[in-house]
Parts: sequence; structure tokens; C-alpha cells
Amino acid sequence: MIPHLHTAIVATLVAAAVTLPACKKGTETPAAKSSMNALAHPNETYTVRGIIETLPDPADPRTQLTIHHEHIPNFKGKSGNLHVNSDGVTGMKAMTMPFDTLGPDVMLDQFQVGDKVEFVLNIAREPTMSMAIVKMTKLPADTPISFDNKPNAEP
Ligand SMILES: [Cu+2]
Repeated sequence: MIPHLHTAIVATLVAAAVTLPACKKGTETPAAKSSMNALAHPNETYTVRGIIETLPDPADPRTQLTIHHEHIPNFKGKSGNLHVNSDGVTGMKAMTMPFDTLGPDVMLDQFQVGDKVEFVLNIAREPTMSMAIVKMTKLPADTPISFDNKPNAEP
């Protein structure tokens, strides 16, 4: 066996041994497995505020929940280290993004487009980066929401 290939296989087996036993074994695709990890075995959890931009239309499977979220200054990247953008801003900048994995406690029929919300975002990095919203609450309409990024935020 090629030595470095052997090392890679051993590393994979070790990683599998570390990450698999706590989770249900099944026939999920890697993406589904990863989403399950975001729900049940997150590496990180962030509390984030934002404004709902779109909600899924049950009649159109292409539609989804998207939220314009505030800056998440302590967001970690795929490596598990604090993400630093090319301009030096840390974390995940304010942006609009889709969220297609929701925990059972998130009832989208309780929300409308334009609602200000606070949500709990779980992140899993194994086997691939994935995220899930596990809790979401509506904020009062006069809650200040800012999409400014904080250049010198303490993570
Ligand atoms: Cu984002």
C-alpha cells in the first residue's frame, strides 16, 4: 500500500470512529447525514437576528426560507477556527441566505415575510459543513436590526 494513502485511510477511519458512534446509523446521503448532525450534534450554536425575506410556498418546492441576517462576528469556518474575511471582518457578514433544514420546533406558519426574528443556528462540520435552525422567535416590530458589519468586533 502507498504509505501516504494508508495514512489517509487511517485518518478517515479514526475520524469515522470519533464521529459516528454518537449518531444513529442509517442510509442517509452525506448531505442528509450532515443536516442531521446540525440538528442533533452541532459543533457550534449561534443566536442570530434578522428579517425574513421569503417563506416557502407549499405549492412550489423551489421556494424556501431566506433570512437577511445580522453580522455573526464569532462565526467559525470549515476549519473550526474563527472565519476572517478578506477585508479583516471576522465571522459571517450580514447577508441574505437560505435555510432549508429546520428543527421540529420551528413552525414557519407562525411567521410572515418582513418579520424580525431571533433564531438559534446550529452548525456541523462533519461530514460536510451544514446548518440548521433549531429555534426561531418573532421579535417586536420596533426591535433595532442592523446589517452593518462590525470591523473590530471582539469575537
Ligand atoms: Cu449567512
